[in-house]
Formats: sequence, C-alpha cells, structure tokens
Amino acid sequence: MDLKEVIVRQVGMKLKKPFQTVNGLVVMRDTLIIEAHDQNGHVGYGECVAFADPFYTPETTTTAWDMLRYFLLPILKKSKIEHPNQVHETFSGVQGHQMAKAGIETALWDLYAKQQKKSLKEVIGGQYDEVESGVVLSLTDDLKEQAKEFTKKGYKRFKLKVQKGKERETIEKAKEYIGDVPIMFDGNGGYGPEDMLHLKNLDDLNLHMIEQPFRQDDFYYHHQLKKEMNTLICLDETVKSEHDAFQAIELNAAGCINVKLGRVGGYQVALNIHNFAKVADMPLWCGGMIETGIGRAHNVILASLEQFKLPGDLSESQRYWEEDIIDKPYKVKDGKVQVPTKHGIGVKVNEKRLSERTVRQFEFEM
Ligand code: OSB
Ligand code: MG
Repeated sequence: MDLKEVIVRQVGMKLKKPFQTVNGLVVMRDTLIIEAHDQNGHVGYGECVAFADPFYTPETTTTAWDMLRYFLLPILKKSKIEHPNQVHETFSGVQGHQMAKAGIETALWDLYAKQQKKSLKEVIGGQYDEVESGVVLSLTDDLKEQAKEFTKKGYKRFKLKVQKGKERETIEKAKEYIGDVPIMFDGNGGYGPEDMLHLKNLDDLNLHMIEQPFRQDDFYYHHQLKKEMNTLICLDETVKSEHDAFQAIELNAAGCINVKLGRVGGYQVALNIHNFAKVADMPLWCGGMIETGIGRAHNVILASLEQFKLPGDLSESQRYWEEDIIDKPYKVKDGKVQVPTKHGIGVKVNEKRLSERTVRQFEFEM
C-alpha cells in the first residue's frame, strides 16, 4: 500500500455534557486519531474508540497507544500489506486489543479507497445512500428537554440508559415526550439471572429491543431470556469477534447484533459478521462510541451495508460536540444521515482544530 508513515494522536474532546452509563462516566473524550500516510500524499484516517477508563471494555486509550506503538505498527511495518482486508490476519498473533487494531485497520481502508479514487462505501460494497439514525440519552440527561430537542431532528429511535428497577417508570415517561418513535434501553450488562422475571415483565412495554442485559461473556442467559420474551434481544459487549457473532446466531442468544467497528477489530471482521447475519437473516445495526466526525464517518459507511436494517447510534456531531474536528459537521435530517460519497471516508479533517486538541502524538516510519 506504499505506506510512508503513521501518525497517532491522542485527542482530548470535551463533551457538551457528561455522558453517564451505569458503569462509567465520560466527561472528556480521550480518543486516538490515526493517520496513515502513503508515498503520494494520500492520508487515511481512523479513530481508535477505546475510552480513557476500562468501564466498557478492558482496552483504554493508553493501552491502545502502547499496543499501536510497540506491537501493531512494528508488525505492520514488517508485513507487506497490499489490501486492507489483510490487516486483521496480519495481527492474528496479537490476542485481543480489537480497538487498537481497528484504529489502524480503518485508517488503511480509508487510505486504500483514496488511492483507488473511490468512496469507502463503494470499496466495502455499501448499498444505501442514506441511513437511519437513532440517538442515545445518557443516565443524567434531562429526558424532557433532550427528547424535545431530538424529536425535532426526526431521530428514528431513542435509546435510553436506565437505572435498574426504574425501567418502566423511565420508559413510560420518555414515551410522553417521544411519542410513537421506537424506544429501547441498553442494560450494559447490569442484569443477572435473578432479574430474569423482572426483565420478562417488561415485554408489555413493546420496546424496540433490549440491548445487552447480561454480562459481557454471556450467551446462556441471553438465550434463556430470548426464549421467554417477544421483545428483541440485542448483543453489544458480548460480540468481540466473528466467532462470537456465529455463536450468538447458532445458540439463538440474540435477535439482532449491534456492530461496532472498534469492538470487533475493524472492517474485515465486521464484513464477515455481516455475511453470517445475512445468511441467518438477522438484522444488524451500527453502535456508537461517542466518536468524533472521523469515527462517525466510518460508522455511517459501515451502516450502508445491506444487513444494517435497524437505526444505528449515528446521532449528529452537534449531539456531543460544540466543534467537531471535521470541517462539515455531521447533520441528521428527518432522522437520516447521508452516506459520504467523496473518496475514502469523504470528510475533510480540520487540521487546525485537530492539532489544537492533540494532547500527545508519535510518528512511526513505515
Ligand atoms: O453501550 O453503546 C454503549 C457510550 C458509552 C459506553 C457504552 C455505550 C455508549 C453509547 C454511545 O451508547 C452512543 C453514541 O455514540 O452515540
Ligand atoms: Mg451498548
């Protein structure tokens, strides 16, 4: 791929409002922006979506920084990559660290598409020109105020983070403000087998789905709950690989999967999951990791694949940022986002803002 240099920047992005989940709080979004430069001046961008703290996955911004610097980039330097679909395999000697791997892998997909003078959507075989967008309300968000603001944008579904035991109360209150738009909640693994009956009793709320009620390593309880409920059961944290997705399907542990590029290790694994899901006729949707416009562009492109049939966590730049690091912030209109059509991920990075927000960086010669 004619690689010249990779630059990794740690970028500090202050959220408009802190984002609270049952497991952790994000005030400052520390993310890694990865630039892959070739010999001809093309630059591919990726975002490593690990959080600063290990509340969602074991990876953090700093573990990813070290993995890239001391393991992944040295491996990449030694291997002769001709196509980004070889990157995941090249890293097969490194266990875990999907987000660090995805950070560089997605940058190479962007670079490859730019070298080919094609949109990344075209390169991965995306089918949709626009995708449906949903929005997520954190635990501390003001339901009434936020619901009002987001309803105006036409978001196609609302995802709530809820306190255990307060699901019914919160969802019924949300329905007052949101109306008929589908509502779901994300358990982020906070429930156990003792909550099985409690969850089952929420069936009458006609939720769009329940996301990841049980622990990260669980297939069994999700399977049990799915058998007992009409409500769609979705997996997020549990699916970290193609094999996890395969098991979720074969063990009947989920009705749909939230795919995040970072959580599964990049596009190649996401594409493989997509192919399984298509054969199994299982709908997918694209999850979010409070990304900057760079990560969000990758997400929107992923969501242009055929099997992404449910609205994703694809809220616009303005949801989290006063100022995004891309020139034209993402917009949601009538609940939809346009899939970028320009070369690569199709967004122009604002170099000035990017360097202003850079906390530290390193260059790695290829
Ligand atoms: O489980 O999807 C999650 C944010 C932090 C930790 C976990 C999750 C989330 C989100 C973010 O839901 C949604 C977004 O990026 O808009
Ligand atoms: Mg989730």
